[in-house]
Amino acid sequence: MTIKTACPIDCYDGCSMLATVKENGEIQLQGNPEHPITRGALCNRGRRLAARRDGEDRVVYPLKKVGGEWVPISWAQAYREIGQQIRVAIDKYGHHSILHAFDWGSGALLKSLSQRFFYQLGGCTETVGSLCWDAGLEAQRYDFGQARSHAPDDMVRNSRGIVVWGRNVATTNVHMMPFIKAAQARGAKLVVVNPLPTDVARRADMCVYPRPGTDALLALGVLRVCRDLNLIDQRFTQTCAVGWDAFAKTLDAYALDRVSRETNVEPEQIRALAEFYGQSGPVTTLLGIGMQRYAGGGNAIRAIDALAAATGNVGIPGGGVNYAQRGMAAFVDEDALTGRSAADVREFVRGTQAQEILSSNPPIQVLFVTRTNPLTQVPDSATLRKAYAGIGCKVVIDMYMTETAQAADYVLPCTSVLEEEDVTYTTMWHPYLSYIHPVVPPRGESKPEWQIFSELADVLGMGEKMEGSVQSWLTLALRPLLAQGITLEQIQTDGFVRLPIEEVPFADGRFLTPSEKFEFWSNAAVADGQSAVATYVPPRRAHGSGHHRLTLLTIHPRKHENSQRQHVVGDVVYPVVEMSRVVADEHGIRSGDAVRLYNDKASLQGVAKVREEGHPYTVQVESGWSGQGISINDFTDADSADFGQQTAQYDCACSVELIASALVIGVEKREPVQ
Ligand SMILES: Nc1nc2c(c(=O)[nH]1)N[C@H]1C(S)=C(S)[C@@H](COP(=O)(O)OP(=O)(O)OC[C@H]3O[C@@H](n4cnc5c(=O)[nH]c(N)nc54)[C@H](O)[C@@H]3O)O[C@H]1N2
Ligand SMILES: Nc1nc2c(c(=O)[nH]1)N[C@H]1C(S)=C(S)[C@@H](COP(=O)(O)OP(=O)(O)OC[C@H]3O[C@@H](n4cnc5c(=O)[nH]c(N)nc54)[C@H](O)[C@@H]3O)O[C@H]1N2
Ligand code: SF4
Ligand SMILES: [Mo]
Repeated sequence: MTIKTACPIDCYDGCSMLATVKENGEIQLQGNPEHPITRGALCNRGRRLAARRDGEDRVVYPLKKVGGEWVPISWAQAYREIGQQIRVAIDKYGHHSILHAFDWGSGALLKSLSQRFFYQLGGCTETVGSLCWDAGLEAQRYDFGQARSHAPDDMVRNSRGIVVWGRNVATTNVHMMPFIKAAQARGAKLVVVNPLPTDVARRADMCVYPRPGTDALLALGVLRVCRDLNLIDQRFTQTCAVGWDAFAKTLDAYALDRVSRETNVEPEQIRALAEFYGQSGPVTTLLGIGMQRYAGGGNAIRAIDALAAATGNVGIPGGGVNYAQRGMAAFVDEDALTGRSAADVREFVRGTQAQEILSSNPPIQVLFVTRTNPLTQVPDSATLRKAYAGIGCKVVIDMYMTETAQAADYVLPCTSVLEEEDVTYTTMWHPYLSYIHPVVPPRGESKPEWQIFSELADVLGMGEKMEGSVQSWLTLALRPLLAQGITLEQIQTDGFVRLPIEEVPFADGRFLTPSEKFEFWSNAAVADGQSAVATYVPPRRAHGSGHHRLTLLTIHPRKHENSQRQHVVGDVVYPVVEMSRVVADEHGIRSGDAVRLYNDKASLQGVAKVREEGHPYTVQVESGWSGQGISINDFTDADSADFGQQTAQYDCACSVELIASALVIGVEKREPVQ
């Protein structure tokens, strides 16, 4: 029998999956051919959900650390002891002494019931802000009122130009590739802007390799050329926008020679980009998340928005600055599910939680970690390790012994998506929502997260507040969607549903901003203490500043999702350190050599890989890695980007040196790691 279900991984693509269980119990997953985005194909991350479900080292019993060793315990004991710790903490220090650190390790809707549990305690301390994409979301809130993406088919039908700006589409957004190819087959031209060479670059008509963290300067420089060459859409800037005239004057600061010098992009390419936006016909921009993880990341997104808007590429078929799909939020009543508005919540920012824990009053007594692995993923791992180590009772809910789980006192096993019933959707791209049907029973004693919290609530005598069935919770949370005449049964049977979101956002010229226009000038930004118009904030640490000359880009891994690397790559002791030919030659390094990557905070040994293309002074190591007693985020700082409590972990400097040539690895004794 084939079961329609869905992939809940934090990803652009939001795939619908078909699952079959063979007689020997093996689960086979494939993409649903009927789903307009999935079109029968899953990426490796989705296919390997089966291996993750069946992994030998999966945690399937509650575990307690006793004398440094993990001991299996019963659920009853786990609830009793953790419940007791919660009671004592609240009695002594109040509910703010409980910290709930969570993120989007699963995008299934009912995962939010974990928040409901803590709110029913009266409140808690919880993590807010983003390691991921908030600076860009805030930027688009200032400009458009809300981040909205065009329907995928619109680009194919109507775009004459596509700019993939800071998005690693062929790796992180694989289902976009067929749409790009189809648009190219109809004559659309493709430009890629990224300091690193990416797979999509092979298909590009032009590749721009800017210095990391300088995208705002590049976009503003391009826009100045557009202004000076009269490539501005006067109708749009005068009738659909506010603040163009004042903003246009500020472009004087971005003269071609300065922009070229500081971004390391040749003047011809800057002019070519201006002509591309100003003269190609509708241009769609696919924005990634990479360039907003810098000191000026939010302004970079605003600058690109402004470039697209001023050249008339917003609100038209084939245009758009596609960063996210926030229109989905209107169909889900999160507050009904969580009850947050009634709770007394203290907020710690995800990126700076370590400092906040260390100085917190009341102090954190109990930590719950759900759907995240902070000890590898949060910048400045060393400080976070220290902060977590000082907390008396640490509970991690996960399927695997992540670095964070290893540092905990209790690990509670949650189910895999293949053992759950729920609903999921992506807020990063397309407007389809999918149903998650259970494919196999839970392994061992693992339980869905909502059930864990419901049973813990029972022990704390507040069981009725968490009582409900999957159906009743889904009906409650999806009320706005069901009010549109779509039924839960329909989604269950069809496997997915398209939400009624417009194909071309802002086509009527009305934006979701206070002025209902596109805001080159944003009073909302001013109220937040920001510049009224897009401006250039230089990177703090990336290349060129301090004594480490290279920028370290710890981008998303090709083969797995963030730190979820069990069953995919195993324990990689020596990560690949990818660098340009220029840097390699300066240090006498060749591909395969043992190298040291270091900065003022950390040092690792890796294997060199030399590349020919890209910005020369940029080094790449995949994020999600840990080993040699550290994680990749031991190199990064807990700095913030300009908007939205966003981390700036790509704004990171490093150096490399040769340890041993590939020829002598094996006989060379590696120096001890720090
Ligand atoms: N295979 C795989 N897919 C994933 C994920 C994964 O871990 N693995 N993670 C998912 C998640 S959580 C997210 S948020 C998305 C992220 O999706 P993406 O935005 O595609 O990926 P990132 O690694 O965040 O960075 C994207 C690109 O930004 C570039 N970049 C870095 N600095 C700059 C800069 O200063 N300017 C410009 N123009 N470009 C820059 C990097 O070289 C990289 O190619 O992917 C999702 N999909
Ligand atoms: N240096 C650097 N750091 C980064 C990034 C980067 O590019 N470079 N990217 C950032 C980005 S964009 C993101 S989104 C974050 C991601 O960082 P995290 O949110 O920590 O994501 P993952 O590493 O995927 O870890 C998610 C964990 O949730 C678990 N999980 C899955 N389903 C469930 C469930 O139902 N319940 C529970 N309780 N657990 C579950 C998984 O097994 C996994 O261990 O990392 C950020 N950190
Ligand atoms: S990880 Fe993304 S691309 Fe891969 S199967 Fe899941 S939703 Fe699709
Ligand atoms: Mo992310």
